[in-house]
Amino acid sequence: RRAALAGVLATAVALGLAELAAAAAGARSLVVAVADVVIDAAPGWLERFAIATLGTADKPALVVGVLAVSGLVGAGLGRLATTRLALACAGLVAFGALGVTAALRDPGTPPGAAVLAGAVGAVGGVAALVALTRAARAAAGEPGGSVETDPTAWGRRRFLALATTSAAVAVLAAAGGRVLAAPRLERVRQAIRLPRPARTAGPVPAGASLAVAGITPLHVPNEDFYRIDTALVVPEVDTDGWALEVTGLVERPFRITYDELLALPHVEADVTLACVSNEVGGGLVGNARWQGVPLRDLLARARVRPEATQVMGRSVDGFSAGFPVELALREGTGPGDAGALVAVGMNGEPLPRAHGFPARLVVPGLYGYVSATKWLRAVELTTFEEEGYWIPRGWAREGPVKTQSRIDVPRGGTVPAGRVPVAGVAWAPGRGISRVEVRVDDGPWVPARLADSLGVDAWRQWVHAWD
Ligand SMILES: Nc1nc2c(c(=O)[nH]1)N[C@H]1C(S)=C(S)[C@@H](COP(=O)(O)O)O[C@H]1N2
Ligand SMILES: [Mo]
Repeated sequence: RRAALAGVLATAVALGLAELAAAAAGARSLVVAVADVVIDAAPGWLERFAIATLGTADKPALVVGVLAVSGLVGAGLGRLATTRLALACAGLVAFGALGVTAALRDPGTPPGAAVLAGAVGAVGGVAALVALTRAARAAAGEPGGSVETDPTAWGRRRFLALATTSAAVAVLAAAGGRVLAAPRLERVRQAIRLPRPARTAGPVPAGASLAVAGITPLHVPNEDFYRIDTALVVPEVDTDGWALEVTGLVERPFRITYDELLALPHVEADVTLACVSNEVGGGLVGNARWQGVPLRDLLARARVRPEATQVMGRSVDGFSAGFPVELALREGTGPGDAGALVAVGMNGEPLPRAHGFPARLVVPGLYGYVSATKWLRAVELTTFEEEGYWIPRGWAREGPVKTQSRIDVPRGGTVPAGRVPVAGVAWAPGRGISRVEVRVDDGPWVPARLADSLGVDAWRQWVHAWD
């Protein structure tokens, strides 16, 4: 049992140190990288099953799974170490190499940093395995007697001390790594000053927000905005070293840095983003004021070749989403309708990290899974032969947002007798909402009162005074 524990602890030391070294060197976590490989390799039905049964806990569950498998491997290596120490150490190194290989798939991770993280983890893990295995050997034998008279008692003490130290090193290093990775980027993000848009969305009309308690705000605050993605932990993309590539079926492919992107003329638009998985009454939809560069400006510079039919957004985390070229080239029709954007701002601040920092696509009228690529790395012109992330997993190639509405109040339960406001939001991005009708039980359909419109791409509030 001591041998197995030695192996588990040595593996924990390796993972913890690798986590710390990865954060310090600017690589992503090797554990997360391995879990990402699992996600990508998982068949579509399994992924859907995991989302259906675990919901947003699917990713933490996967990390726990990767850690559990690592523990099992570690226990095996610990057993092996009692007879074949060198072979067990080699096994630990190979395990580290696996993590490095997974991390190298991430274009945002400098290869040297990934190798360094793996090496630090492997060296620490091997050192722990050797020390713990020796102590476990010394502790083996029939217990009895005091430290002075029984050498195994000394071994047991030594093993206990080493085991405690290893566990502490593993936990502290892993926690240190997590602490190190996040705030630095948050400081980078908060120091960014977005330029004033050349075309603003204009002041929000006073009549666009209804004075109904409990109705969703016209612009959902960033911290409340729904989040959907396949990323295990939010990809940490520094603006330094980041560039957007415009490539594929174009005459003149180019790369543009973050600062260059900020220097181009920006537009601002109120656009409602919806997830195809949103259910009736669900919260996977939100409206925000986005700021960015019109996609068609970038495509004009790259000169799209006539055979290109699809614009594919590619993320640093391997996600991709494609949509028809016509939608990317479509002119906005005026204030509040800016067309497809490479967005860098959301509700007046740089994109939050969870929503795609430093840049993402926002394409009015399309579900997120075919359009709204976060942590954008490249915009590639292709044909529809090429398939975005969700297409081979059984989702439709084209995903226009359906016209939908939601009742925000009353939320259920009982209401006082008399006049009760029934109110909510309705959206049909790209087309706009001209009417909402409400029907109570078997009564007639009656028109709700509409708030003023923010533009065709944004949702619209409505209220019906129900007696
Ligand atoms: N990189 C990346 N971008 C992504 C996704 C993803 O999994 N990875 N999911 C898409 C989906 S399905 C939706 S609905 C929107 C959600 O955007 P939000 O999280 O900012 O609300 O992001 C899209 N962009
Ligand atoms: Mo989605």
